[in-house]
Amino acid sequence: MRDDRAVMSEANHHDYIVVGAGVSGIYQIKRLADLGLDAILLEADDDLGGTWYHNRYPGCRFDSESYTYGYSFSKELLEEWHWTERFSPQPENLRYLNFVAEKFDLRRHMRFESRVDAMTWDEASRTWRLDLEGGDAYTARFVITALGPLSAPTPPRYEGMDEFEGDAFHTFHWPKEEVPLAGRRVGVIGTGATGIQVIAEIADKVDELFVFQRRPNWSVPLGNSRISDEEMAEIRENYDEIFAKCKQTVGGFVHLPDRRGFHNLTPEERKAHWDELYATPGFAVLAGNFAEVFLEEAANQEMSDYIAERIRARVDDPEVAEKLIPKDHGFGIQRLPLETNYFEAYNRDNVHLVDLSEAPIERFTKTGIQTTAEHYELDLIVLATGFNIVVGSFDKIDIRGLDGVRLGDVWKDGPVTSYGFVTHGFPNLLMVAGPQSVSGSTNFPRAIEDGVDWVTGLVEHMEREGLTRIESRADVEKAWHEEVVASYERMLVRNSKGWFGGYNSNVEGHGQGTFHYVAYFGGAPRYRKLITKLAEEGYDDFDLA
Ligand code: NA7
Repeated sequence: MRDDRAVMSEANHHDYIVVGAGVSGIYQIKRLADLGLDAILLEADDDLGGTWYHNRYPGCRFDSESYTYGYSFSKELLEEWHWTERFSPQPENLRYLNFVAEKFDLRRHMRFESRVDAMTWDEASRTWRLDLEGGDAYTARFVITALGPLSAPTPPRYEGMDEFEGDAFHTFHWPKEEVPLAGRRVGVIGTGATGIQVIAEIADKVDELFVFQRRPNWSVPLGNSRISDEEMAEIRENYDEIFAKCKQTVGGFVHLPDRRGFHNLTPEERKAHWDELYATPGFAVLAGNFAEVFLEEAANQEMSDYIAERIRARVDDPEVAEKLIPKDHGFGIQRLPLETNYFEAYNRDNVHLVDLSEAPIERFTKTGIQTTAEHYELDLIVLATGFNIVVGSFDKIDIRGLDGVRLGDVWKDGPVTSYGFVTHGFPNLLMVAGPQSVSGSTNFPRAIEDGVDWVTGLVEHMEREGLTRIESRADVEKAWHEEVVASYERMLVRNSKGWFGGYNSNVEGHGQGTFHYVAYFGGAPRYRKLITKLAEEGYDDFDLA
């Protein structure tokens, strides 16, 4: 057994350790540094950026309007940064995060190539011990995880994957070096938000493209365009209004919902509104729609039929069009991918839709993929097969709380938290953008700023009052779980077979059929109100000591 006391004296100590240098971690370390606290950030990779550091696949970009994705906390930052596209691509997003880090001199608090393998709570000293890959160790009074909900990629588990002699990588691990596409036969597995971006982007750059589709997804046009200097100047003038609008809306976007009421309009009037939304960039078709579309089966069916017609109108081959139209779930029930010429890609002679619902993949071979019907010769296989949503990022670390209990065991049937911030039995472990917070269901950075501000408020309170321990209460967790469940039950998202429902067939125990309540669907304004109340009431929903 390890002699903890002896080892502990050798570990580097800091009062606060943030884990993860993505969008959440960067803002969190800034807030702690501004308070003059003894805080550092540990990041597994060799640089900052998280999601925007990793996802370098062709076509990777925001689905949120760029000017609603950036941080809102600094007027100066808003003045200085120029977004060049309405939906900014990955390289620019990574440049932005680097710009933020440089501007606020945040790198000095960050330790890269510092992968946390294990975290162990010591009740006697009220500290966490963090063991890093490679043997280094840290201790901290508080750990704040900023791990990201989509940072544990899940490749499929087909036989023969090791035998394939071409290139194959998950989109999250797309190499930094240029990947040749010209003249190659490429297979893409997965048609989620990622697959749809990749497919549309590379269709005209590869020799042959085979799309291995298990279930089709609804998808609508992104509507990207350049942002001119004049437009950017106008955006800058309107930032206050833009962020105020984001704060007002359920999803944290600029698009306001239509309050006329689905049932108060004729089918023609509804169609006219949907025509408008379909032509509007971004998530207008979700955020600007009638609420009934996401609450009532019949309204949802009418909307789904409308989008299905749009797909039929864009795909030349009617048989292919039918295969691209989801029949097992309604519009907006899973995370909606946004696309640029995705459906038109299937009108190209070099793009082939392989319907896995008819002929599943049997195995990978040395030279390609064997389905039950055919063998496909491939040079490159792109695995756009998704993530072990939210809990996967925690599962990668062996986290042991009170009495050595493993977090992975506590969460094996789904995460349990108070408001997504803390979990019972794991004192002084604070989570930003954690499971069952509102981050997963909204415009991510808007919710992140709320979450980080709340955690920072709690930290200030504890410092001020001389408190050294916080723990989540089981009764509060139970009530929060009920609130989270109710947020799903109210909406058709309760039928999601995608990651909104915590599904992932590539993770043992998370297969099709296991629903996990991974996010809060009650909307950003309600969530903000609830967590603000917690703070105003002196955080008495938590055990503070
Ligand atoms: P998603 O949305 O989870 O999509 C994964 C896709 O991969 C989806 O179409 C899956 O089909 C498919 N998939 C997963 N495993 C397999 C296997 N084993 N065989 C065939 N097909 C498979 O992940 P994304 O990366 O697209 O998007 C994640 C988020 O990133 C997105 O929501 C944005 O917020 C950014 P299925 O539907 O399960 O049948």
